[in-house]
Amino acid sequence: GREVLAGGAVLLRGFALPHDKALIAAIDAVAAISPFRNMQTPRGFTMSVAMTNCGAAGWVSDGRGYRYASRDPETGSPWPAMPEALRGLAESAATQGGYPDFHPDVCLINRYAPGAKLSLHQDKDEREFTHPIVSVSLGLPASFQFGGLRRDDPIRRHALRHGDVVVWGGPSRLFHHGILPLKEGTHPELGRIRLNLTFRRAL
Ligand code: MD3
Ligand code: FE
Repeated sequence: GREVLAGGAVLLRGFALPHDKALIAAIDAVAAISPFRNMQTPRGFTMSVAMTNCGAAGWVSDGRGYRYASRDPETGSPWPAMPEALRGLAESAATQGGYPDFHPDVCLINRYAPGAKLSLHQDKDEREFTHPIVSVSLGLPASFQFGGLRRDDPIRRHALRHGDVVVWGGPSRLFHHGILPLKEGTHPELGRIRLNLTFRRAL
């Protein structure tokens, strides 16, 4: 299924399903080097979503703000390289979504337990907004909020389920979005967890 959510935003339902076990193994390998952690917001709150990264840099948040950093601040080492299984899936999804020239250099991995959420925000820590973002959902389903360029634009909700991939480019690249508190449940592969991968060209 290929569903257009907004200009430039294409939902590929189940696109990652054939690769789910390989993706989860690749995420486990990344997390064995750079473990999931709950970062601090610039205002000093602890994020409910646990995060790690792979690729040339990683998205980090702390008392100094949000940014991409070439090293994991917890380990002091570079983030693990982006596994080929992850890069390949992101590039084939981008091609399917209409962006054949997308080559991600970073991947943020978000881990949600029941109750975890991501408040409405824009992704604008990247150097250019001309590249799309590819997101992959695994495990428990989430209710995704999708607004517009302005924070007070109307918001629609979409369910994102295990294996769903969304390509966000063009006009939708700077749209506000968030994840409502994850509901209780158990997934056959991941138990009480939702994982989300976001592939970006950040540097
Ligand atoms: C729409 N992650 O890491 S993925 C994030 O499920 C983030 O963990 C969410 O928002 C998650 O920044 C949502 C869907 C997503 C990602 C990037 C977008 C939607 C987007 C960028 C622009 C517009
Ligand atoms: Fe985001």
